[in-house]
Amino acid sequence: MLHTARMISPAVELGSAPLFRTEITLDTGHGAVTRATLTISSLGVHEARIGGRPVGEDVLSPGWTSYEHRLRYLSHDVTELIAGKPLSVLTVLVGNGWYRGRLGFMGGSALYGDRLGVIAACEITFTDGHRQVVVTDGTWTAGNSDVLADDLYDGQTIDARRRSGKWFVPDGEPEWFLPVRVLDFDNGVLTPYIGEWVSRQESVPPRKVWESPTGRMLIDFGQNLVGWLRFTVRGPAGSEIRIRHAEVLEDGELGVRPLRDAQATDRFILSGGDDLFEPTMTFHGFRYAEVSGWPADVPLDVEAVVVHSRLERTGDFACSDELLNRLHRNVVWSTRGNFLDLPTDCPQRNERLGWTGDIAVFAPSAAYLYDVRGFLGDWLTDLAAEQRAADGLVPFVIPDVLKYQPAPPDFPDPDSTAFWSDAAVWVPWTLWQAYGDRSILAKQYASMTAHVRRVRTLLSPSGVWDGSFQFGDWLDPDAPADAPAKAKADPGVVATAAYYRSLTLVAETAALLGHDADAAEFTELAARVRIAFSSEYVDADGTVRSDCTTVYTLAIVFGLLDDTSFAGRRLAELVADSGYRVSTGFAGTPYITDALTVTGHLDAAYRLLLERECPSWLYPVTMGATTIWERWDSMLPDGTINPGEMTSFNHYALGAVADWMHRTIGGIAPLEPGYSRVSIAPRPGGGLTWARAGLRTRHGRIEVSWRTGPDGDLAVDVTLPDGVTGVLSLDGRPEVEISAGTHSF
Ligand code: RAM
Repeated sequence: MLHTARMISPAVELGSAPLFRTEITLDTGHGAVTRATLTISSLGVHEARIGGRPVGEDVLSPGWTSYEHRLRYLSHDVTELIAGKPLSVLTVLVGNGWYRGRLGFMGGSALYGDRLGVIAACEITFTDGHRQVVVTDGTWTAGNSDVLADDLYDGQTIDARRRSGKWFVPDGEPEWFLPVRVLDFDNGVLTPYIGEWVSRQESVPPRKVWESPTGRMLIDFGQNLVGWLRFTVRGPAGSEIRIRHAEVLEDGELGVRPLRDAQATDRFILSGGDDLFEPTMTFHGFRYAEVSGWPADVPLDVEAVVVHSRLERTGDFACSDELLNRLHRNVVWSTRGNFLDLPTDCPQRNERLGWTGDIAVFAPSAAYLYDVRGFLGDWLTDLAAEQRAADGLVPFVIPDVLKYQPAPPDFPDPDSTAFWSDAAVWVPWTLWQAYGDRSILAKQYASMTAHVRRVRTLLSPSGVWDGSFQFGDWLDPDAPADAPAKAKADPGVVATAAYYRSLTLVAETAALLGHDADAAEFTELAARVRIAFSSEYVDADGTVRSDCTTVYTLAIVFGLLDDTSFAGRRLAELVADSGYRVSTGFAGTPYITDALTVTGHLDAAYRLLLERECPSWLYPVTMGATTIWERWDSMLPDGTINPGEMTSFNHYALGAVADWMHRTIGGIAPLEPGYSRVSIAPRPGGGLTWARAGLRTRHGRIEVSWRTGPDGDLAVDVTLPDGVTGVLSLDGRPEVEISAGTHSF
């Protein structure tokens, strides 16, 4: 419907977020309106209203895609807003968002363009079949709104004195509205959403309000979340309420240093009447807010609004250990905080980018917790588009905005990197395993193969991937705070192991899709890389180069060794030597519990998971964390914030252990993609006395629960939905075939 619409922009730069406006006069003589649909997109984030009422529940639309290639639109049923009214007013407020606001840690803004715009078509059908279409064109107008400033990183300023009753009512143009101009814009980039749009999800009341040591009013919402504050207030006209946000406190005040130069500050200027404030053109990652300028005699009455993509929750997990349950809830909250339109590394500082490595390892956990088929499918479409424009290279972040910014002196040149670029293969593979829909593989096939073919050109003559920059085992706790890539694990070992994994998955994909020649090519290449790995990196006694936990983990889990007994033993030894504290970074952490489990060291896996001293998964929980942290010690044991430049308190990557919890403690794993056949193999341990896990699959809900009796007996209940068969495997027992229904063992 948008093909006849034009992208319009204010003809002159306004001093606030532009409010676009048109009046829709219904055609007469065709009977009543039977249906009206508004299809809309924008350069910048928009909010459309008819007669002042929002056309949908979405916020921050159209989100962030690789705008050079894809700009998404939404369609809203607006029949109720239009029918029966001879004249309606359609307004669209457009903020800077990802298009024109600040983006990236290098300080740029307006990376995609400096003109905000809107494109829309309203299609109205009448009882006699007549169709009326109203589109954006040069007849629209634009005026100043009440949004004086808006930026995703810095926050929003709203002046309620600027609000006008004239905006939304059909009695002629407000006299201060100005002409628009039609932009030169390629409608060919317009595309529907593949995934879900962003909306308000929940509101959280303050847990505690108090005065800080320096006399500031602070609010604790009890949960590190992503969104904004909302409130209605009446106070002196022209006075300003200012809200600052932070994830943590330091010395009793907001700890804003981790935000780097993101201001995360909203300002509200009061009109003197009852004002509703909600800064919907920004978002903040915060648990604490500092409020200044609240009217003296008015009780504080605010709520935090949680905002993210509208994903359906599918998986749950609980067990007898409350700290583990909190860890799991933290994973869920970090997913929520970072699944705001696209999978980001963090939601609070001047970054919030679609870092590929983070989601490459976290996707299996996410795909259990939520139905992320559309959400990640959408992002993968951008990944493939960026890659096509970059000769097969999967950039560090998707959408790739780093390409628009001058790299800092110490920043690596863009090239394929293990784990990060492997997202091109691992994420689609995860979706295939979780949902059993092979179309995702077909759709991503060109991207998957382009990635592994490109990396082939980067291999050394010996056949390993050791010649180019790697993030490697990023944020190994033993790496210097200011050099997170300087891990114990040899970067070539990490990269070659990851490449081998990608090759085996792409070979399997090729076979599945019937690309036999490709399957043969990648199988053969995988075999060569595996041999090269052994001859370059594995000593005669089995020692893997750099002899640390991550290299054994990856060699075991990615299948690089014929015999894993030495590697398993050595891994368990190293884990014990480190006192069961975590010794791995982004690469090793997601897989170490699996590596221990499959080599017969389940106890060590549990001890590692249950350790509370720093660095460990539970250390942050003991420090009161309500989300997963970027660093094991984002907050140091003395309560101060890690002095490093990168100190997020909401980063899902290290939460990837949730996948192991679901499969190994909970006991649910797919035997066939999409869980039509399922492995039920809970492995009790770590002193847990019960656990339960549930997963809604396309067939229905799978449930497993177990408890141990006083004499060490194990009782297991399993429910499989119709259409699902399973294999129950309990330690030391023969496997049992199970069918749909509820079974107790
Ligand atoms: C940081 C990001 C991200 C990581 C990269 C390499 O800036 O936060 O988590 O993937 O570095």
